[in-house]
Amino acid sequence: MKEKLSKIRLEALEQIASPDANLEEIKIKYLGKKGELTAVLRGMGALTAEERPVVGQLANEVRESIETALAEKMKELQAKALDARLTAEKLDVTMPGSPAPVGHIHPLTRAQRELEDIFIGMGFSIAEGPEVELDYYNFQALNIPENHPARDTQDTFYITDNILLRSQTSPVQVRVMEQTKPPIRIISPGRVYRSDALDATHSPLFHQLEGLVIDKGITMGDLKGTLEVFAKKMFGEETKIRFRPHHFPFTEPSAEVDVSCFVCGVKGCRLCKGEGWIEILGAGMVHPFVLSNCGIDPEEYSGFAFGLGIERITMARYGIDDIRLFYENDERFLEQF
Ligand code: 2NL
Repeated sequence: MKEKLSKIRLEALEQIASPDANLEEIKIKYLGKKGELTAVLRGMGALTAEERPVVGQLANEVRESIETALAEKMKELQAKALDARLTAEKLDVTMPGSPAPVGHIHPLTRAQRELEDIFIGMGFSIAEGPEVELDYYNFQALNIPENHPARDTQDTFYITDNILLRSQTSPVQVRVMEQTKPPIRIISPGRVYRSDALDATHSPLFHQLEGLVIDKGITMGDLKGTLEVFAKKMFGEETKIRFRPHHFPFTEPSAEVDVSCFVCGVKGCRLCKGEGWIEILGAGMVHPFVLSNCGIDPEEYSGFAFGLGIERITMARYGIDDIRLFYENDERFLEQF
């Protein structure tokens, strides 16, 4: 029996030492309920009273030495595995990083922020409002008659009979006038929607910035002075502006406003199509009907308003000839600004 125990110890230790040892299997084979050591212990009944404690002690020693060998081997394998992982996952934090591509602000966002900065510098505040509007705020309050072509379902996106996607940002200003006692000095930049087919110069979604000033004694002179400062800041100090008579239902008198071509002065070039002038906005004195619609007494107050297309201004400035480029997210275009 002693020899049997020594043999078990020798075999077990040998197997544990082997480089491809399966420790779990070895443990079951020798120490498990049906294992070899257990089988020997079961046979101890046949021993004499003197032999029993000697063999018992030896059996315990064999069990202990196998358990110790297993535990040590386990430790060794874990240490090896950790070593292998540490080598494989080694990270040199002093190595130079791989550069992550950094984007930048979209040219339209940049233009909008620049416009905002210029008007904020002249004391305007930014007003915002819903893009889904009531017909009342988009048209009626602005003195745009029931039969006006802009009201046609061909030109405006209607959601119901009296709910639509705003076709200009004026409704924001109407809402401010309803709620604020003058003086008012605001700009309203944002998305507007028109049911136009997408082509080089039209998009069903574009961006507008409108301005509104209401106070006692506001005149066309204030409008001209404001737009002149704006044009010089936006296009350069040499820039001149020119008013041409026009008609809008919400202003009276109304004008279209040109800036002298910032490429050629006024000589005429490709950008201004030989005109020397570039149309950039529409403007006028707020119609008395619009003021009274918004609860402002036209006998006490007067005001001016203007509106410009952010895409149009950005295209003129950079010589971009196709509005679709703004919305296609082609990096070869975007990275140029
Ligand atoms: C254009 C013309 C314009 C306005 C917008 C306005 C707003 C209120 C009252 C009166 Cl609340 N007018 N806005 C006035 C004149 C022209 O825009 O061609 N925009 C691209």
